Amino acid sequence: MAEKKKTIPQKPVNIRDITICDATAQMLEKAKRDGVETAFDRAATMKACPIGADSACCKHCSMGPCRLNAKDPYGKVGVCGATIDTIMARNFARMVAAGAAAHTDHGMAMLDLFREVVSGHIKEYRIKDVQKLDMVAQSIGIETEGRTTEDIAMDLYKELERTYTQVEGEIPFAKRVPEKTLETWRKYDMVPRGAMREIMELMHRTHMGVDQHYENITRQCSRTALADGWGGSMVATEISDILFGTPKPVAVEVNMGVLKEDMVNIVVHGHEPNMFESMLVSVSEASLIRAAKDAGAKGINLCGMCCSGAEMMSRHGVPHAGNFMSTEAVIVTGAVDAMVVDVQCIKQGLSKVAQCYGTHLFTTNYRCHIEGAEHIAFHEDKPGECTDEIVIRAISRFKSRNKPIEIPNIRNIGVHGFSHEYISYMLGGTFRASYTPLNDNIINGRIRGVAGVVGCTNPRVRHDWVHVEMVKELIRNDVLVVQTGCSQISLAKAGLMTPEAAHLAGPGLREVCETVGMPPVLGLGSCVDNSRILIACTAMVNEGGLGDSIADLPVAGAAPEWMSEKAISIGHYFVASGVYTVFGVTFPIVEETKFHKLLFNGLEEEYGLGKWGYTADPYEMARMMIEHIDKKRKALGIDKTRERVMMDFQDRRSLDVA
Ligand code: NFS
Ligand code: SF4
Repeated sequence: MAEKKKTIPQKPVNIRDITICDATAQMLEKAKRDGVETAFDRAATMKACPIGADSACCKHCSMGPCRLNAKDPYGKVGVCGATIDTIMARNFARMVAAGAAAHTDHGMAMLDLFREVVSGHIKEYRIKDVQKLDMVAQSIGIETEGRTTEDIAMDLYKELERTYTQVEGEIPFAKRVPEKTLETWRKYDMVPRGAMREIMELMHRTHMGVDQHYENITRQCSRTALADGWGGSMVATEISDILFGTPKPVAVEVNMGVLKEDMVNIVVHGHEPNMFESMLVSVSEASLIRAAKDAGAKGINLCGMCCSGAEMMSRHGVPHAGNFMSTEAVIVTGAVDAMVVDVQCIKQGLSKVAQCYGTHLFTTNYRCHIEGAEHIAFHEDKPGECTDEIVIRAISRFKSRNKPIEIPNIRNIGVHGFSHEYISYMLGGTFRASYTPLNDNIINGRIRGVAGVVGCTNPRVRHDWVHVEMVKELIRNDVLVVQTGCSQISLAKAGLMTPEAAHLAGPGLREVCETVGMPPVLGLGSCVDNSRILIACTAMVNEGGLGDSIADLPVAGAAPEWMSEKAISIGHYFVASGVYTVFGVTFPIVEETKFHKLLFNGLEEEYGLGKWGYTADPYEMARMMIEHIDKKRKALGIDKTRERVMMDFQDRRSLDVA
C-alpha cells in the first residue's frame, strides 16, 4: 500500500467538497489513512483534456489525430478536411453507438435466456409473470386468447428477436409509440430496423470519409438511439419482468450500513439480473448458510450496487449499498467478503482496492474480465456452480478476515419499485388502473409536469449533490420526479423515496402524494428501465388531454452527473422521442457551432422532436426544465388552470427546506 501514497494528491482535499454521501466520505477518510487510492483521487490529479472535453478532436484515421480549436471552431479543419461539425457529430454518434450497443447486448442476453427457458433447455429459471407476458405480447399484436404460455412466449421471442437482427422494417416495439411521434420518425426515416443494423450503419457512416454532413449523421444517430430506448433497453426491461417478476413498491434499506460486520457480506454490482437472481438462490441455500454459521458468521448478507442492485432492490427488496461513485468506498469498509460483477460501469480500479483489503473480486461474465480479479464463469444452464462457489469463497474470506472493519452506520429506508404497471394501478385503483388521475392532476395544475432524473454519478462533480439539489428544486415546484439507476440511489440516500418526503414538495404535488400515499420521487429501477419512462409517457399521451405526441407533454429529463456513453445514448433516445433532456458535468460539444444549434434547438424547432440542454448548476437545470414544462403547458392551453399564484423562482429558492 505504501507506494500508492505517492499518487494521492498532496494538496489537502476537503472530502465534503467531493461528496455529500456521509458513508462515502467516511470511507474516503479511511482510504486516505490506509493509503488507498480511489477514482476521486485520480479525478483530482487527472486533468481532463480540454480539446477532448469539447469533442474538438478526431482520431478516426492515421492522418491525424487532428485537434481543432474550440475558441475558433471554423478556423481550422482536419487533415482530410473534416469540419468541426463533422468531427463533433461523428464523435457524438459513436458515443451513442457504444451506449446503444451496451444496452442492446444486455437486452439480447436476456432474450437469449428467455429463449432457452421457453424451449426447455434451461430449467433453472422460469416465466414468473404470466400476466406481463400476455400484456407485452398483446402490445405488439400477438394473439394470447386461448393459447398456452409456451406458445405465446415462443411467438414473443421470435418477434422480439427482430429488435436486434431485422434487416428491413420497423422494430416490434415501434407499435407502442404514440402515433404522432411515430409519424415524425417515419417522416425523417428514423424508425429503427434492427439494432445490429443501426449500430453497424452508424459505425460505417462515422468512419473516415463517409458521412460528412452533421445533420445526416445526427439522423442515423437518432435512429440508433431509438433502437436502444424502444428496442434493446425495452426488451431488457420487459423480458426481465417476465422472467423475474414486475416490480411492486417495496421498502428497502439503502446505504453502506446495509453491510453487517457479523455476517458474510457479498456485494453484487453490474447490470444483468440473471446472475444476481441466482446469487439470491445460493445465499438462501441451507447448506451454505450452515457453512457460514460454522465459520462464525450470523449468516450471509447479500447486497446490491449500481443498476443490477437497483433491479434486485425493486423486485426482491435486496438492500442496496450505494451508487457508482461508492463502489470502491464500499470495499474500504473491509467488510466485503466478495464483490461480484458482471458487465458495465465496473471500475478497473476496484481490483486494486479489493487487493488492499483482501476482498475477493469476482468477474462472472465472459464479456468482462479484469486483470487482478478472479474469473468464475457464470453459465445459465448451471448457474449455481458459479454462485455457490462464490458464496463458499466469501465464507472463507470471512473466516480469515484480518483487517479492522469500519462500516458507516447509515441506512436510509425508502420505497422503490414503481413499475409503469404499478403506477397505473396506484393512481387508478384495481378496477380501473389508468393514468387518468395523473393527467387530470397535470391538467388542473396540482402537478406541474413530470421529470425523469436518471444516470450516473461522476467524480468531476460533487457526488450526489447535483442530483439531490435539482430533484428537491423540482418537487418544490410541483414537478413529479421519476428516477432510475444511480440517481435513484442518490435520492434514496437523501431520504426522498418516502411518502413523508411529500412535505418537501410544493402544495399541489404534496396534496396528490398525501392522497395517494406515494413519495414525490418514484424509483423505477435500473438504467435499462428508463424504457418504463417511455412507456409512462406513452400512457400519458394515450390517456388524452395532454397532446398527441410525446413532444407535446409537459415533461423533461436530466442526467445531472452523467459519465458513460450509455447516458448519451439514453439522453439521445429521449430527445428523439420528444423530450427536452438536460445534462450536467460537461457536454462534448463546442457551443455556437452548427451541430450545437441542431442538438440544442433544431431538433425541436425543425424536426418536432425534443432537444438537448446543458448546465452543471442544479438550480439552473431545474429552472430550465420547469421553464420547458411551462412552455408545453402553455401550448396545451393548460397554463391558466393552475389555481395558485406561483411564487417567483428566487422566493422559492430562499425557502430552502432541508
Ligand atoms: Ni446508468 Fe451510469 Fe452505471 Fe447504472 Fe450507474 S453509472 S448510465 S446508472 S450503474 S448504468
Ligand atoms: Fe483527421 Fe480527418 Fe483523419 Fe479525423 S478522419 S483524424 S479529421 S484526417
